[in-house]
Amino acid sequence: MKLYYSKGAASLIVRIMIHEMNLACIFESVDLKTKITETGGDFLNITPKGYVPALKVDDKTILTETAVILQYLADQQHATALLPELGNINRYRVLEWANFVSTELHKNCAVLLNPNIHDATKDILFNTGLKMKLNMVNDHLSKNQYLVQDQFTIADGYLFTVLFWLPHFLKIELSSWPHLVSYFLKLKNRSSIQAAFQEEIIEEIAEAI
Ligand SMILES: N[C@@H](CCC(=O)N[C@@H](CS)C(=O)NCC(=O)O)C(=O)O
Repeated sequence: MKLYYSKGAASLIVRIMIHEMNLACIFESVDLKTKITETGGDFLNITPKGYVPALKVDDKTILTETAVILQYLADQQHATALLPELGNINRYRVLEWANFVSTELHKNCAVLLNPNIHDATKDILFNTGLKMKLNMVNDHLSKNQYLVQDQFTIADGYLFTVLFWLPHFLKIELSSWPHLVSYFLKLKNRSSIQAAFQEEIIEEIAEAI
């Protein structure tokens, strides 16, 4: 198995879960601007989407889309603590959160990072979009230890990484959301998260987590 990644990007979520499940994996970095991989390969030949994460699961199969890769890995490993089994309602709760983090948080962060969008527009987009969603997640975490049923799941690995991006890449401090802060501080000590951060972003780790 090989994970195509870029330092600190969405591929970090997959790396966390690879550590969480103790899986063997090769990691190859991608220059997202030139679309050239660490070994000189054309990333667009690997996936025409041109974005990470992309997981090569065998010689013929490349999987993309963070939420789906996480689901695939958990299912392959029968890691039912990270993603409950088919038919269990909590499976759909975990997938509901993973899809929420993907489409409502992750993608809204990408908009705020777009250098072609003016700051004033970004402020409006933040105040009417991402901020409301973070308020809602903060409220949920005021009553729950994790996103689903007091159990760390694939959705928590995803949310943790998005929360890391907010101050680190978007200059949005978490202090307005005290329950997001305590959740972040609790999760940062997980060995899978520590290992993934140490591998990818060694120099920023002290500041970040
Ligand atoms: N829909 C994809 C989006 C992944 C994504 O946005 N990846 C970013 C890094 S966080 C990327 O590779 N961007 C480069 C590009 O789109 O050219 C997913 O959920 O995995």
